[in-house]
Amino acid sequence: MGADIGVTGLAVMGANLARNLARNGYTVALHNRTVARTDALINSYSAEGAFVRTESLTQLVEALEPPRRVLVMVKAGAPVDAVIDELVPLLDAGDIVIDAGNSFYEETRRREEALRQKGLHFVGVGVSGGEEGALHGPSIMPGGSAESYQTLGPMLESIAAEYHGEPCCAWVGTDGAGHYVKMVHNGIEYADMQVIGEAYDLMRSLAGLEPGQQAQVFRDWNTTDLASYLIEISSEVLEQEDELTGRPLVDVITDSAGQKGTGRWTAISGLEVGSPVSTIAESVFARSISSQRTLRQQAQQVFTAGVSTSVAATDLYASEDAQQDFVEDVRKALYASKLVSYAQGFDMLTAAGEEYGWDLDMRTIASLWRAGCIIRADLLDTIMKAYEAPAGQRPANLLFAEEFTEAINECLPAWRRVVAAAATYGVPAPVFSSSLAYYDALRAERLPASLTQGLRDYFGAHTYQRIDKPGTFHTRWSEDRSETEV
Ligand code: NBP
Repeated sequence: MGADIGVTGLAVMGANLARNLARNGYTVALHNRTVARTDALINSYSAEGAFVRTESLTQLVEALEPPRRVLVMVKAGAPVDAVIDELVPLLDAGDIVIDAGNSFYEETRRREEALRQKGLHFVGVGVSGGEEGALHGPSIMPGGSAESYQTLGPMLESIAAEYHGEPCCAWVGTDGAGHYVKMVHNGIEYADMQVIGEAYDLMRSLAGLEPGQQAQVFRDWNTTDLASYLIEISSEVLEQEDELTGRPLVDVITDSAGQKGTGRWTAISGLEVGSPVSTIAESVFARSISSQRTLRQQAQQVFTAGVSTSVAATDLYASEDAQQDFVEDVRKALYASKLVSYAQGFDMLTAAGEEYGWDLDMRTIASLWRAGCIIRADLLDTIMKAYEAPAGQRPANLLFAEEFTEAINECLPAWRRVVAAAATYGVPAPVFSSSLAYYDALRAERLPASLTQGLRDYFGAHTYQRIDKPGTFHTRWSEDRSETEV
């Protein structure tokens, strides 16, 4: 009897997924380009389950029970192709190659098609939860053929995180759908972190709440409809003191945020599928501007105008009552902005589903994010309910779901006050502001796009449509300015 699954690529993610599989009773054949990693894993963890040591991909494939399942966990990009190229000639029709790394969904689509031509299944799997999740139960978003999920699904479900006994793993759609859903998850994660950052910055800059005090604010918020993993760990990071200086750790960490690319891909894909993911894109840009440290230092010298208001924020929020009111306003602004980022994320999933022919089920996707992953939040239960309605009655935009329309109505005055205060006192709050602008753009009776169309017609004869009759029109701007139907 051969091994149930092979894992190639035993750096932290591959090793932890292999251990998770072994702990769940599967026999796992192991391979890594550098054999020392395979030996290190077996030496340290052989007691956790059944591992088979192999030194080459040929040996790995020979160790497996057909139909074979090979999990590739090497660095995303060219290494994945290199491994696939070596693996494919060793496999038989019906075998399954799984890529659970952070691959770009277009590459997954390409690889899936190429392997399908050879009678093989290629399954791109989104995995969220980092190293700890990989070991103890991640959120798993598999794509690939529905047929491959018959064989692979039970195995993935057994190692996934559980939410009230339900695995956070379900087939989401064909070819690159799994990696796409994971990418959108990461885009939302960017926005979630940015709104937390903006809330912290506003409470500190305007209401003078120190990080230690804010730790308690975030703990309190974690008992509200904001309850989530990221809010929970915000309180832990904010109360951490630096060992070296005794100052709040957040004050000694360099204020430039890194990124590995999934947020950028989300913003780019939003543009490509025509979905206005402005909140997510702003979160990516916020990281970009944070990383322009030299430019920011120069700007501090150049932009001396600052703010001009007769009342200092410190006076405005000086009393305890005013401070508490402001904190509650910020909480509401954060919640409303967060709702917008989820609404945009699901909107782009809808658009991508149409673009790529994926029958994405939004309720299922929301369910996968309830445990194991970074954006796990109580809110996801409410999102699932919003998508429970029969097809045809589901909200076209998540914000149209009754619970969320009511929540936004409730938060709106506070949201506007916070964005106004940020602008008045010169505190950058790009995501609070752009989320509010998205909401206002959706609800506006008329947008200035009519003027944009007029301008485009003026300089480029791009034509326009009229509100009062069908057809396409052009004004003869450089002649007698009469209108013609084209
Ligand atoms: P890395 O992304 O650091 O990749 C290291 C592994 O790739 C090693 O096993 C290395 O072998 C192998 N490798 C490389 Br590099 N080039 C290779 C090649 N040409 N042929 C064969 N093997 C090659 O590992 P990781 O941090 O465990 O991440 C694995 C995947 O999981 C990545 O796609 C990553 O983005 C993703 N990831 C996801 C999360 C998450 O939260 N979901 C977290 C972290 C990472 P060697 O030992 O011989 O050098």
